[in-house]
Amino acid sequence: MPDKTLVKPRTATRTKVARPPLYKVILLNDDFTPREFVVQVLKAVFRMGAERAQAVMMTAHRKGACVIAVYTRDVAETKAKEGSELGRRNGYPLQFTTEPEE
Ligand code: TYC
Repeated sequence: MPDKTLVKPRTATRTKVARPPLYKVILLNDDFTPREFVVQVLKAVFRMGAERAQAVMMTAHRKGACVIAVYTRDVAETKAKEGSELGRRNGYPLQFTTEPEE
């Protein structure tokens, strides 16, 4: 007797969206890096205008840290490294870190 069982194909279509995980770049406060130097680094590495750079610097200064922006992992890590490196080359302990967004 032929098998009459109906097998439904399980082929649900799912659209894949290419959305890479994002990483935050965080500016950390310290007691030694001059405010103006922090502002210069924010402008140079993170392409901020003067007002935004000043506000971000002051937030880190007052609260201990400030999220600067989110990027794909590679870009976030490269920019954090560039910022910290600029500080180090000028004798300052300025630090940027990265962490995955939620
Ligand atoms: N706290 C530093 C000072 O008083 C300035 C500063 C601000 C340093 C923000 C780092 O992320 C920073 N000279």
